[in-house]
Amino acid sequence: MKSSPSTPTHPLALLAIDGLLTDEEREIRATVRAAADRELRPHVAGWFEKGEVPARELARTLGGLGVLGMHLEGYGCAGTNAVAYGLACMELEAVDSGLRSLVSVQGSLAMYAIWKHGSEEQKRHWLPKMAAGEYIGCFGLTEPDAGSDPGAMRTNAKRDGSDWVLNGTKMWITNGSVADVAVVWARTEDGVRGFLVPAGTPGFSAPEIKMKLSLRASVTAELVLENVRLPADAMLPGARGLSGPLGCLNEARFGIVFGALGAARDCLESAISYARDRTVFARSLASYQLTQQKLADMSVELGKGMLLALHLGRLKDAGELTPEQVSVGKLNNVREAIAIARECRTILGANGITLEYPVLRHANNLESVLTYEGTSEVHSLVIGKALTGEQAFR
Ligand code: TGC
Ligand code: FAD
Repeated sequence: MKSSPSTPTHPLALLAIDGLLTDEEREIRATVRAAADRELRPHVAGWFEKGEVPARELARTLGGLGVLGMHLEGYGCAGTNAVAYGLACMELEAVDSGLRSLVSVQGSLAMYAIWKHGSEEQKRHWLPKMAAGEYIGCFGLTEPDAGSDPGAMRTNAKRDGSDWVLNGTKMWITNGSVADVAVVWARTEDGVRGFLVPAGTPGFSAPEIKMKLSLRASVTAELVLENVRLPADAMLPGARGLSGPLGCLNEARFGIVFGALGAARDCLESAISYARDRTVFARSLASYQLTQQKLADMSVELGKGMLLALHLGRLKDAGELTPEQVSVGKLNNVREAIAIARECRTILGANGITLEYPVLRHANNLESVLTYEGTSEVHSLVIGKALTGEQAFR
């Protein structure tokens, strides 16, 4: 490791973590990073400022890159390992959490739900076009009065002959208003079941949620279902009970374990570069001990988070990853990422509050990441239950 001020070490190179990746994983990461820097990064501050993203075009770009459902086997999906998928999430979130969100919801929630619980016909119909980004999917679990506690959902599906009739409202649904298909979870006489609701079905609408201060480069919508009539084969046959949707969440939460570190890395790179260029009291900001302490602490946390993510990725690839372990990763890495983003903001001073730099944009986005896919409190309680055997949710 070199210590000359003219050859600084990258925070993630401190622990030589790249040596723990295979050549293929490094290649996939490099491909995603190059495409993200070329095609997404130049536009993202503008999308965030406007609060609008060209979602359909983005989905096709991401489909062309092969990242939509990349960890799934068959049906046009790349079938990579979990670590490669995590690294792709990291590169996308280094640009913006909203882009990783699009990929998480498409691949790990909507596509995964169909891949895991769908009929052969449902898989053949939806998955190849979703992998290509021609169709967009969303995942409707949360409701206005049922977020952390999805078991309190009111959306219901009732039999009418062989049809199903759905009523209810879903809230905060990523990709909702641009989706071609919504995976909607609803209460039935037989417990919670999943339904595939194609856009344009009479009675179904998806008004976009505006005035967000976070995840502005991402589409968020409400899903309104008023007597939505669906044929019998719209139900996902393989999911019965709350374990259906909660099992899908493990997949998306895993992507966030890596993804959040991408946002943190981008903030840290920005802060180091800024500190080296900025002169305060006649010296480089990077030369002050207080700055170096901040950078050292943040790099230690980034490195620890990366080791944790890789460990969980290896467990997932071995088929051994448990939901409680995913909670450890999501809780720690998002919590540390948001702390890093906020600390980096202080190093940039007033410049840190603008969209000229990515830091406050990342920090604001991470407020959503802290909340969705299980809040930090929910993940603490999952870990607490594992440690004590006592559930403290209710
Ligand atoms: P509980 O009684 O513990 O469990 C009910 C059934 O589900 C099973 N289960 C799981 N299965 C697989 N994976 C998991 N992680 C699971 N957690 C629970 C459980 O074994 C049981 O199965 P069975 O067969 O015995 O019925 O459920 P509970 O009602 O006590 O709730 C537990 C709790 C609080 C952990 C759960 O409700 C929870 O995770 N709440 C958080 C909800 C959440 O994360 N929502 C996310 C919505 S999607 C989203 O935010 C997308 S944003 C994506 C983006 O834009 O990137
Ligand atoms: P609540 O559940 O009301 O929680 C409020 C506070 O209470 C939190 O701090 C929480 O941790 C705390 N709390 C809750 N229960 C307990 C407890 N037992 N003990 C102690 N504290 C507790 N959902 C989807 O289904 N699909 C999506 O695509 C999707 N995309 C999203 C995109 C964005 C940008 C955002 C912000 C959210 C999205 N969500 C989505 C919703 C998200 O999953 C929920 O916001 C989240 O699960 C929390 O639910 P809530 O907002 O209703 O908060």
